[in-house]
Amino acid sequence: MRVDENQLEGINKEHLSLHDDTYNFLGNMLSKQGKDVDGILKKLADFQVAIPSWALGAGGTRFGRFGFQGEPSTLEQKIDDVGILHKLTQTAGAISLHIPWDVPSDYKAIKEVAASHDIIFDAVNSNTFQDQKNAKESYKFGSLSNINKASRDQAIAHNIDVINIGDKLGSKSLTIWLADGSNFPGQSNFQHVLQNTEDSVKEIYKALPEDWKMFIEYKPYEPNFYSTVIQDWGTSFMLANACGDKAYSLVDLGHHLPNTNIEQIVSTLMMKGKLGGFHFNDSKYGDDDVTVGSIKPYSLFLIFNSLVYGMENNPQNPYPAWMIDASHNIKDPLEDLIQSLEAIQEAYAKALLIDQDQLAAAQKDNDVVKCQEILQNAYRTDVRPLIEKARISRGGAINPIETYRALKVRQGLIKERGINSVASGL
Ligand code: LRH
Ligand code: MN
Ligand code: MN
Repeated sequence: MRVDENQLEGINKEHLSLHDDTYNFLGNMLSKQGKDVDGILKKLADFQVAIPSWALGAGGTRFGRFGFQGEPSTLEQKIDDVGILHKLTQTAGAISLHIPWDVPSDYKAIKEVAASHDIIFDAVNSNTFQDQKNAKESYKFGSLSNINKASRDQAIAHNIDVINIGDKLGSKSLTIWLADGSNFPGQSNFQHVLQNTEDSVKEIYKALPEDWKMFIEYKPYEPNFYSTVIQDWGTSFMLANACGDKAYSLVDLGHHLPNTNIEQIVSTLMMKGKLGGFHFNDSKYGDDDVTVGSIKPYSLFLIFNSLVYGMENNPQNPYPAWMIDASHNIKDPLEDLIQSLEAIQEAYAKALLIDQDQLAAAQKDNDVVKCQEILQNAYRTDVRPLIEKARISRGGAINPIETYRALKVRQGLIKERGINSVASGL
């Protein structure tokens, strides 16, 4: 199933007149306010977010999983699904693989499928939070932090395998997320498990190719409920520093305790040149992995304000690797991802509207009211026509969800794959 370009153009034509009216109104208004509208459009059009291979099927909870018809069951089909998303939104030009859920069998073929959709392979993710079939050692009591050296060595070897797999695909970064921790006080010695983890990540770092980066993800709890070895940005930052210049922290929006000031964490990491990767999702309670922007869109905007500031003022920080890390329990995963991509673009566009010079001047005057006005003026602007314009400038759909439905994409996928296909992964 591929999106038919002629049909897409036909649907765009139906929406064009309304788009032109709303865009002209917004473009005029922003130009009168002195904004560089073309510059903003270019930034929006260039912004690409990786889709993780595990997000294309229906997710689930520990209480069950409700499948979705026409789910992709092979890696090729998952890449095809990202191709559909990219064709419609023009913002999903990369895929991020989880190993061993999605190990390619035929590398040449996989690379050809991706190239045919104009998709690149972004960070590869290792998995030492599950015991794999026939594995000699268990991760029940930890992987890179395990008290038992054989388990640690197995987890180190797995991460090196993942680097080698990614290398064959053209990936340039490895993401490590550790589930390691403890469930009960006294179960483990905090210092010993942290030292083991530091020694292990340093071993993996040694195997990193010269032009690669290593991202260390943190999370306060789950699946362990008393302590987690890499629980916060400070621990991740410390480990990245212990490894070296190619190691960075990775911020996942769902990996913070309620009300944590994530925008401040982002600023601190970027100032220190250590924000390497970013996972988008939204949450109300914990690591809920719900649609980006569906619960706290203002927070997302404030986080983007820090990101935009960092991208413009911190040459010491590399351009971050963006990825959506969400799970789709009841929605069509492709529709859910389109909604997430849209929310990301919206927050980014609004943050680009913030007048940084005016804000700096208001901060200098300690004009707190003005500072808030500047942020809220940007936030209250309906930027959707800008996003539409950026999308159609690259050949995407004016309205991706409506187009997806009008083209009956899901029905086409069900016809091809059947109603009982099952995606691998979470
Ligand atoms: C852990 C996490 C991490 C994993 C993914 C499946 O909660 O965010 O990034 O790789 O979920
Ligand atoms: Mn994540
Ligand atoms: Mn998570």
